[in-house]
This record gives sequence, C-alpha cells and structure tokens, in this order.
Amino acid sequence: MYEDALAGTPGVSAIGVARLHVIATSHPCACAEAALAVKGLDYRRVELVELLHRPVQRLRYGHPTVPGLTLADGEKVIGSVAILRRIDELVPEPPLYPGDGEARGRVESAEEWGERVLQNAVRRIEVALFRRSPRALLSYAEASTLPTPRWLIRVNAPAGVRVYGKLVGASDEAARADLRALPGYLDQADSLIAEGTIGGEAPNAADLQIGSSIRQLSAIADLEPLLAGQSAALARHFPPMVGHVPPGTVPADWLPSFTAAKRTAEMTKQARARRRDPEPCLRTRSTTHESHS
Ligand SMILES: N[C@@H](CCC(=O)N[C@@H](CS)C(=O)NCC(=O)O)C(=O)O
Repeated sequence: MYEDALAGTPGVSAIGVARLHVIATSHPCACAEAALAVKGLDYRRVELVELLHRPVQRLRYGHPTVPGLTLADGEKVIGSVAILRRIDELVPEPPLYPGDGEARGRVESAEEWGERVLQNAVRRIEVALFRRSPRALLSYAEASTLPTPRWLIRVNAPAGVRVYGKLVGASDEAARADLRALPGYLDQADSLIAEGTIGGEAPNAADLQIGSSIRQLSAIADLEPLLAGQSAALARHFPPMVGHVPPGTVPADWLPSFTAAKRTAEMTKQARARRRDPEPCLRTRSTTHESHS
C-alpha cells in the first residue's frame, strides 16, 4: 500500500481530506480521480497492490473492488458511480449532474451504461490481451507508485492475469464477443455526444465514466482504427494512458473487421465533412490530454 502526498489541488477541502483507494491503471479509479479533480478536492491517493487489494477492500468497504473513498468523517463510499454521486451531493459546484430532472436522468442512464456495459467489456478485453501478452502488463506497471521490482511483476504476471481473468469472466470467448460489440458501443457513445448528453466543454459524470473506458482502450494499438469517432475526444479529461498493448496482440479473427472498416470509412467521411463545414463546438473543443497531478 502506498499513500501519495496530497493529490488534487492545494487548499482546504470542503469534505476534509478524503482517502481514495485505487490500483494503478484502473479505469473506474481514473474516473473517480478525474471527478475529484473537477471538484478541486484534496485527497490522499492510496495505491493498493493489484489482486491483494481484494481482501483489503473487502475488509475496509465490504466489497473487493476499487475505487473506494473514505471521507474525513469516516464515511465510506465504494464504486465509481456511488463516489461521483456522493461527492456531487457534498460539493455541488461544478456540477457532475445537470440540475434539470430530465437531463439528469439522461446523464445518469448514460453513466450507468458506461459502468455496467462499457467498463466491464473494456476490462475483459484488456485482461484477455494481458494473458496473450504479459509483457504489455509490465508496461502498465509503469503507472504504479509502488516500489514493486519489475522482476517480481514479470514473474507473477502470467498467474495473476489468469486468476484475475477468471474473477472478472475474461475468457477468450467473452473478450472476443466484447470486441465484436465494441463498434456498437462506440457508436452509442457517439450518439450520446450527438444528442448532447455527453461531450460538453465541462465534463459530467457520464463523460468521466465513458471517457475513462475509452481512454483505457487507447492503449491497445490494434484498436486504434476503432477510436476514430468523436467519443475518442472524451479521453481529454484524463492524463495520457500509461501502458501499451503492441500491434498484433489481438488475434485477427477477434477483430470486428467488417464493422471496424465500415466505422473507419464513416468516420473519415464525417471528418472530411467537418473540415468543409466545422460546427462551432467542434472548432473550440480541444482533443489534447489534460494532466491532473
Ligand atoms: N463497477 C465498479 C467496479 C470496479 C472494479 O471492478 N474494479 C476493478 C479494478 S478495474 C477491481 O477492483 N476488481 C477486483 C474484483 O473484481 O474483484 C466501479 O465502477 O467501481
């Protein structure tokens, strides 16, 4: 376990100094961290050792996953969605959910889709790829603040990935089905942007939940052509991804080639049309990554 110096912005936090329990390169953890940064809250980031985090979190929160947030008064909140909703209650500005009831409902259901569907699919894809390329896992370990020797990670990686893969249902079959569904998920994210539920200048909870998964996919070289749509820009709310799954790791017959090719052609067409007639919001939207310390 490693406690970072105060993360977030300096100053007295409205909720006291909270502790955020995370593991490195976890997308729901990145989502919670981005939300705390949006609110400008001070917190201590406590990094746990992957897999060993399960019993620790179960003891602390009654549930084996990260992220978990412990507020200064001892209140414990487990799960990215619950964390975002709680900090939005405690610190209303800037809002993570719209004030208007109907708009809020749309953001909440997009957030829930992002958590229940996209987040899990991305996790299964990632773990199945680590099983094929344990070397890739080493590159993700660069994001860790724990002093774990590289040789130990290298030795433990194959067994750790096998165990974790079983826990999260990341069989090859499941990952292949997730990959085939992925173009549809990205289309769904693009539609949410088109209808204005996500993709605004200031991120809402659904931007952060969906964006954290999309940013996670950006580390997988074979999926680059799929990330051609507008939803790719949601990654701008996060620091650049650490880790790289090299080209050729995804077996060719797992890739949704026909759909992906269609998606790429469509995105290219849209990009050309935008260059001819740019919409104001796209002209002002930055696609560079912001870094939060
Ligand atoms: N949907 C939850 C799930 C979080 C989750 O599954 N986190 C992973 C790391 S990315 C984890 O801790 N897995 C351990 C386990 O599944 O037991 C959330 O958004 O907080």
